[in-house]
Amino acid sequence: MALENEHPAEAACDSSSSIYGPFRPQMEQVMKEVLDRISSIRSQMSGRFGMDPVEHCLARIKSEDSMREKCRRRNLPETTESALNIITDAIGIRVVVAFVDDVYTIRDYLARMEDYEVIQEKDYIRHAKPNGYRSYHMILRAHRKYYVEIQLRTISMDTWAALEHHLKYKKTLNGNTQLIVQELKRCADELASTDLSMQTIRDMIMEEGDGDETTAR
Ligand code: 0O2
Repeated sequence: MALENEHPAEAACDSSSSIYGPFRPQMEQVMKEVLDRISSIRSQMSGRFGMDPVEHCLARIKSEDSMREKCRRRNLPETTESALNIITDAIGIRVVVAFVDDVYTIRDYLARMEDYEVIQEKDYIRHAKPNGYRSYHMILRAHRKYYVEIQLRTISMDTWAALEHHLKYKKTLNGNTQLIVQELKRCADELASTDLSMQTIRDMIMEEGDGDETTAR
């Protein structure tokens, strides 16, 4: 992919112009490149396992307001340098899959992308956050320039994260905070247990399928 040689850090910015300076087209291009890669992974996995593993996939460039708010929250100047070289989720992609194993299979494919370096990985599936949040996070660096945050999670994990996010920002909690936190954690753990059962059922079905092929031969 031909990206211009300019380095993102070199652009200045003020409150009237985009925090991404002139780099938005290249960011869109990087996002498209990762999405094309995910499409190709889906085709390969469909061929291999007979099923498209991806339920849905969302991609976004963080809005100007969110990025500026994040800079302020992290005590960073609201500049292109902060947005592209310090904060690493200006380009974000969320891949929602049916089964836990698919998270790790897609992770492996993404880690092998040419011209993309894995900068950081956080496995909140094997090591859930104390509140119950589960997801696999990867930060890739495209062409030694643009960071991309990829979140991989199952449908259950995604549902929980969406509801928890919704509840968190809906109301200021009062006396019931502790109970609500406990209940959210309980729901997260129950969903995780269901995910494992669904994975086991899929493995059993796949094994039976393999057995059928052997019998048919
Ligand atoms: P948005 O609007 O979703 O992009 P960071 O906040 O990125 O500087 P951190 O916290 O170390 O640093 O990153 P981490 O743990 O990888 O989490 C980043 C993103 O994961 C968050 O993005 C959320 O999207 C999601 N996430 C993490 N923890 C939780 C959680 O407890 N509940 C829910 N619902 N989502 C979570 P942002 O930046 O918060 O915002």
